[in-house]
Amino acid sequence: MTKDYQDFQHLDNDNDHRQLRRDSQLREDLLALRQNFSNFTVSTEGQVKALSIQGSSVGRKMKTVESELEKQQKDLSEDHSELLLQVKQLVSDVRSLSCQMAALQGNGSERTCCPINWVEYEGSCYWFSSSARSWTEADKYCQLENAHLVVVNSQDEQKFVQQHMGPLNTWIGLTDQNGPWRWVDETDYEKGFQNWRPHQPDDWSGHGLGGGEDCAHITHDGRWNDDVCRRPYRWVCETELGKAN
Ligand code: MBG
Ligand code: CA
Repeated sequence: MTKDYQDFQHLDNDNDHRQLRRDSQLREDLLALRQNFSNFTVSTEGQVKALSIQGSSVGRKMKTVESELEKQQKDLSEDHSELLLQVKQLVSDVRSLSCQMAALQGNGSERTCCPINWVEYEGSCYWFSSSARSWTEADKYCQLENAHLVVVNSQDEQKFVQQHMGPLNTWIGLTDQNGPWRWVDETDYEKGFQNWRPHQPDDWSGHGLGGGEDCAHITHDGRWNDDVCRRPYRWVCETELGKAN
């Protein structure tokens, strides 16, 4: 029994020593860990701060790049539409030019496009003078152009001519110099479209120039009047598309 107890005591002391050594080792480890951790925290905090500064600067740069890209895309799409318009214009110019060339060379006897400076409308080509001549001189001018003074067949054609001529007296291809009123292309006058001003035509002789009034013109408001053929007025020529050139 005594022997056992001594042995036991001895063992107990050994245990205490080992425990004490372990405790102090643990304390040392803990201190080292604390130190490491605090070092780690300080350096990590610094790194996080630097990263966040870098991040926001990258963000700002991205925004700038983004808005620059948007602007470039807008410019590009504007350029693209402009280019498309120009290509369309070019295609129509080339088509018109090749038609003009064919007409000049006389291949194909029919006119399929209006000459340059003539306006196309409803199957006819129209040319509007910017100078003034007597009705007879105007009539001759149109014939030399393979055309005739304009024959107004409808309210629509009247409107078209009016829109292009400006508010000045303008000769049309209608005259009664040789008797009854006649259109220069033999269109039936009686059955056809008429657009006289009230009380016109009146073959008025009160102008004192001798004779009456035998040539028709469009007045400033679009309606027609008969007047002295020698008066110098503007005029309009017309030629039909699809007609022998
Ligand atoms: C004028 C016409 C002229 C003649 C005259 C009669 C106010 O218009 O131009 O042709 O018809 O009227 O008064
Ligand atoms: Ca008159």
